[in-house]
Amino acid sequence: MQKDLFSSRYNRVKTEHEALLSKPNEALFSSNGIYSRYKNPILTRNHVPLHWRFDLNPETNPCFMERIGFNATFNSGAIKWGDKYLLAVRVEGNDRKSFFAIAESPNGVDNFRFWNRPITLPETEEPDTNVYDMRLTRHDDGYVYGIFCTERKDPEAPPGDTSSAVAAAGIARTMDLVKWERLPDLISTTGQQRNVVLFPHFIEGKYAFYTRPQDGFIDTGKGGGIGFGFSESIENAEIKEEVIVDAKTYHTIYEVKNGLGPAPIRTEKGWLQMAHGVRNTAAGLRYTIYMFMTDMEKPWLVTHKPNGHFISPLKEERVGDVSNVVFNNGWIADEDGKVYIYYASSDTRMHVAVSTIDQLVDYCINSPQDQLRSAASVQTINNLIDKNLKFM
Ligand code: M1P
Repeated sequence: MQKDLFSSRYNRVKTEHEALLSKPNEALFSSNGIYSRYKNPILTRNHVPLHWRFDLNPETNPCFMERIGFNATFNSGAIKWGDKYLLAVRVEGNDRKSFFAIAESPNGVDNFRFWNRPITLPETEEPDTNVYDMRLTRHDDGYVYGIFCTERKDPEAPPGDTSSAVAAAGIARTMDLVKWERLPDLISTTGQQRNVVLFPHFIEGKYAFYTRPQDGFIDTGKGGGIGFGFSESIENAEIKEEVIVDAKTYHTIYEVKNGLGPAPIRTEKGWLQMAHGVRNTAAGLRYTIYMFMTDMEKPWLVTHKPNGHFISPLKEERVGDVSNVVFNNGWIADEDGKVYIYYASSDTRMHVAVSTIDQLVDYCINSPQDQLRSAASVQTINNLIDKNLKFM
């Protein structure tokens, strides 16, 4: 009887799991013409392998019950690996601990499957409580780097405060995405760090990082926005001076804070950059994704910046563990000029939208900038209407 229960449940769960993993995805028509969203999320907690969740021995798990639960699959780094599209996924267990796991797809839009085991990430002498949001960078020095947030309890939290934490940029590197070497965390002069991204090239012989200085764990306080700084070494990375690349600004979509997404994409016109911007609302923080371009030689100087968001949470994307959030820390520029933009919705699941380098450059260069006042926005619309009159 119990043996039947094990096999009937196992077979059903296995069949449903396989159907989900092999479900084809489909591009949706995009009226904006800049990128196309895909219909189905590409990774959800239901994609997590069954052998991470269930004890597969009928003797010790006669009712085929789940032993380890998973809550979410989100904020993923991305890299093309041979002819495969890989994501370094932030997987969060029901225990609220995040870790990284590689999921692989043959085409970048569906059939994502996790590798057999999650990444075993070595720790520093100061163990991480939680690690998340890895940005992957293929660097000139031959390594692939994963820069991520490492979070630890604030040692200065007053007694009874079980929430205060300290965020820093953890650094790990690999040649094969299986074995990882952990390096000391980034040292910077500006308190805490999150959303740190390694630039792919040496600049004047130095490693370069995009940063996000912050005074507190959630609150960026005096941290002025997305920053940039150099480090002589990666083995003991230290940024002694940060300049602000893109400042948080009153009454914009990045009024409260912002943070770079993935490592930038090189184009003939400069570096394509993707970031998230955060504003406050009566319903809590709202996270959207925006774009800008930086100078080829001085990638800390913004050359073009369209107004407003590029992707905002829509329909079911709006609801999840942290609702009204889209977040991006991975994209892949393919040889044919296509760009796969991987974004998470509401700290819960992963999606893909597809564009091209040409479209993204056109978007950045030819979309109007934010003039920071309603009257100026109306003027911008009127300018377009005036130009359009002879075509109507
Ligand atoms: O919950 C939304 C996001 O909040 C943080 O981003 P930021 O540091 O910009 O506020 C991160 O914890 C991120 O993982 C999360 O998706």
